[in-house]
Amino acid sequence: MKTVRLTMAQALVRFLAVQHAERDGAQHRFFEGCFGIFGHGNVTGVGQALADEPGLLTYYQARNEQGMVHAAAGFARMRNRLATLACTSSIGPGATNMVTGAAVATVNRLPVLLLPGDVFASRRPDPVLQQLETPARGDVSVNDALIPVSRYWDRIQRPEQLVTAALSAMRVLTDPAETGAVTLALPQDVQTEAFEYPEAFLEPRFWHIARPAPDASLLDRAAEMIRSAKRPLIIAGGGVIYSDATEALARLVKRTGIPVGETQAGKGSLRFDHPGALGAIGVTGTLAANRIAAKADLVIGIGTRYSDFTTASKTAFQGDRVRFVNVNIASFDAGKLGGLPLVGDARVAIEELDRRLHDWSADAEHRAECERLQKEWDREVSRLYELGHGPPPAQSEVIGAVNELSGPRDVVVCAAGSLPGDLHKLWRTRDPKGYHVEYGYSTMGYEIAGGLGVKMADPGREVYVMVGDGSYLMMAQEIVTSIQERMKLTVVLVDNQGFASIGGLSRGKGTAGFGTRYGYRADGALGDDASHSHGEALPVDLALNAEGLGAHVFRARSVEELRDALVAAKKVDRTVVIHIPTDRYEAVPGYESWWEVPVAEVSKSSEVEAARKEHERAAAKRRWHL
Ligand SMILES: Cc1ncc(C[n+]2csc(CCOP(=O)(O)OP(=O)(O)O)c2C)c(N)n1
Ligand SMILES: [Mg+2]
Repeated sequence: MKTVRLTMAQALVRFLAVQHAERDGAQHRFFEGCFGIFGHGNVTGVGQALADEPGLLTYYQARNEQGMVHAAAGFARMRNRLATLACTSSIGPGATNMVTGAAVATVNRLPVLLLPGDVFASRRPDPVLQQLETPARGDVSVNDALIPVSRYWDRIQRPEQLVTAALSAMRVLTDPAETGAVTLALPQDVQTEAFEYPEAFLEPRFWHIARPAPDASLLDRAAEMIRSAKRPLIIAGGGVIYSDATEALARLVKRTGIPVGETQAGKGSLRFDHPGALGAIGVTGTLAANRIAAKADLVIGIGTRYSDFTTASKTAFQGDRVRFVNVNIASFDAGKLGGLPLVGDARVAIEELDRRLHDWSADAEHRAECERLQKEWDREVSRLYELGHGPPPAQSEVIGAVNELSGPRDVVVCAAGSLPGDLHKLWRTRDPKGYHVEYGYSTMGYEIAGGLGVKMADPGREVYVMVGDGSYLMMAQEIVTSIQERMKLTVVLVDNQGFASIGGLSRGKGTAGFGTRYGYRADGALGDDASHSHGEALPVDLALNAEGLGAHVFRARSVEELRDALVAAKKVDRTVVIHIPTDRYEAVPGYESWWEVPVAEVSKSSEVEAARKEHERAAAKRRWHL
């Protein structure tokens, strides 16, 4: 057997450079590069290996380890999980900064490979700089914090362990049912130790991403259930897009007339104007989708996790005998809500159902109602796009301007605050990859960093990052990385002076927006909406901050100025930030849905007591779906 003497880090970099994913006959390099921030825990190991042969794996310098994992997750999502980026960090804080990013990847089922440095396997210099000492355990390091947020976790204590660990890591990363963050913790001394690695380990490898068909008898049964349904509804989740099943879905829907509601990750499964497209479903859903869901007798979930936002905390489906058919690559998800589990690939499952339903179409009355609701909803979107509120304008008008002035293949990126819900309802999607809202983990700070990953994955598209002032303040620094990499982003910074979404939630539950508005401390109550109505704004200038990070900045004060800036931004060749103040209290309403957030059972406040009563009334609508 031929071998080659390499350090563990050198072998790892060589291995990563030759991994591929293959689906539908197309082969994709699986790791297109490696983000990293160096410290003593990786600079002489993985850093040395990357520098040794820079042609193997492109190195990208990031500003924050959390940001680089977000970028890798955004990249992987944009590439439908067929490619990703690796992320190397030092030990200690560099490693723990990746925990939030790992959770984003794992919750959203996106492959990212984390390579945190780890303390010496030899333990001779203990405690090394940044080492956590645990008196009762010798084998614990801060990297153990990555275990619950990783789908595969390993610590490479000897150089030869890399062989089995790297193969296990690849198996999980390329399995759509299992994928998420994968962590290989790399003790800093082991990274630099040499071993005779078998050459076969370092040869190109192709990981086939299969399209398994669900069990044929269950497909027959599902087709029967659909045939006998009067009011069927499809819920399209992220799995539809990842499996590249959007065209198959469009064909099925056009022919059978089964309407479709979309989850956050599934938005874009159908064009917004496709017949039967009811738009967003659930807590942040449209009136059209939520009305149809409430009366559905059969729900066909495709590639969805059924999060509480999708099921309206289990109140969305009120039909007496509503049943579920769940198409999912993961049996874990296929079994939810007592559904008939069609475990398999979304595209194959849709085609198999379409074939079995070739002579069937949905009830004419059901179709007509869906068509009417779809038209009504489109008018509601236009109304909110053209509200004519302010100044300052309403957020819905900002969304309208960005939607109208972005191209059909451009991508909108968002993650937390009030924007995701409004985008879910209002964004008119025209391309399956045009809508990228991270709402599995809804991570403040994902927006700009994730947007960078989206742009790196498909530089031919303009990327519009819509970010609230709170999220911007949490993590804006990857603007610098976007400029360094010449990956232009157009960031629309929606400034409503604080955490407006949570302020609204708080007011709705009787607690007056406590702690959610920016302002000087007044009467001891920090940031309370009520106490700040006469308060003074903080002297914070986020546009100036963006300018300082190197962005080309526009300050818009009205929707007209925003439109002008969006047009002018197209001609700028580096990252643009358009700052636009909006009215924090002019929110898009909810449409016949409910989100379960607990309310105090006892309180001195009559508002809280009233909110608790309302909570109990609404909670009575929860269903078990067994
Ligand atoms: C990292 C993180 N911390 C806290 C939260 C809870 N949270 C959700 S939205 C929000 C406020 C976001 O403020 P901003 O970005 O200004 O958006 P707005 O609500 O004003 O639209 C907070 C604190 C979160 N989602 N992520
Ligand atoms: Mg805000």
